[in-house]
Amino acid sequence: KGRVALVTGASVGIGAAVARALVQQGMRVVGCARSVDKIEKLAAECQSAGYSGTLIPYKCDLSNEEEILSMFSAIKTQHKGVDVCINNAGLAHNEPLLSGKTEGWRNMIDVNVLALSICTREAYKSMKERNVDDGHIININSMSGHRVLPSAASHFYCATKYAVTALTEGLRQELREANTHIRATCISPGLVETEFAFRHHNSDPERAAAVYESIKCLKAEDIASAVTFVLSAPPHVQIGDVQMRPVEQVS
Ligand code: NJP
Repeated sequence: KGRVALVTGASVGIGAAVARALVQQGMRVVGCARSVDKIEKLAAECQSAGYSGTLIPYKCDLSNEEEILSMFSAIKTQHKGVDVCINNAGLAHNEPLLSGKTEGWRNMIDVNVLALSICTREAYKSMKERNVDDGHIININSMSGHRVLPSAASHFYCATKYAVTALTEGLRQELREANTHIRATCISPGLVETEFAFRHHNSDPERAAAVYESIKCLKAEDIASAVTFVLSAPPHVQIGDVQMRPVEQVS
């Protein structure tokens, strides 16, 4: 309650559900994405629902480091800094290794890996300079960060999520070496019903819809519940990874 959280990719899907849940719990949440109008709408909804926290919309293209750094400096000026950082923004393009376009690969690396790393570094800096010892950095990873699916469309995406697995564990070790109690966690969902599969380069909307209809998927709110659970763990408890799949998902 009263803490400042940054949620990246808060315009739709999992990020919007996480932002809403944290505002409901009384946090001051800076929600960023490119479609800031959607976050403004969500902020108005949270306000009319009478939630005790606030959602502050911030327009940021996370594939641009300058924009990320300006966002952190605005957060410092307006809200003193970040206590909780939820690295949620991410995307997958259908760009197989044998035929994909470099541009699509680069976009996945920029958002899924580099933006997450830059936000992590800047959030840590913000916590350290204010002696925040109970901060938390949560990465929204994927089951794709734990096993490679036999689908050419997802191999590069899997590679970026394997990077998230490595970065979260590496972060945990660096935080320990820095002698802080700031915690690092990743949450690794299976299929979640959002707009995600419709936003791929070369996405086939019928195929995407069929995937979501094939089983009873997780909801964005299920992931938001995992985030609030992780944040509510006692200070001595370090949750490394929460893997969650729909009951009906096989792989
Ligand atoms: O995705 P979607 P989800 N700069 O497409 C933002 C992981 N995951 O909520 O800029 C700034 O509905 C985009 O904002 P906008 C997945 O890998 C998902 O399902 O306005 N923001 C939007 O808010 C990802 O890490 C599933 O377009 C940028 C958000 O990212 C996380 O869950 C399964 C941006 C994407 O919303 C959220 O995914 C799984 C940029 N350059 C893991 N580019 C699943 N849905 O099945 C994108 O295992 N965003």
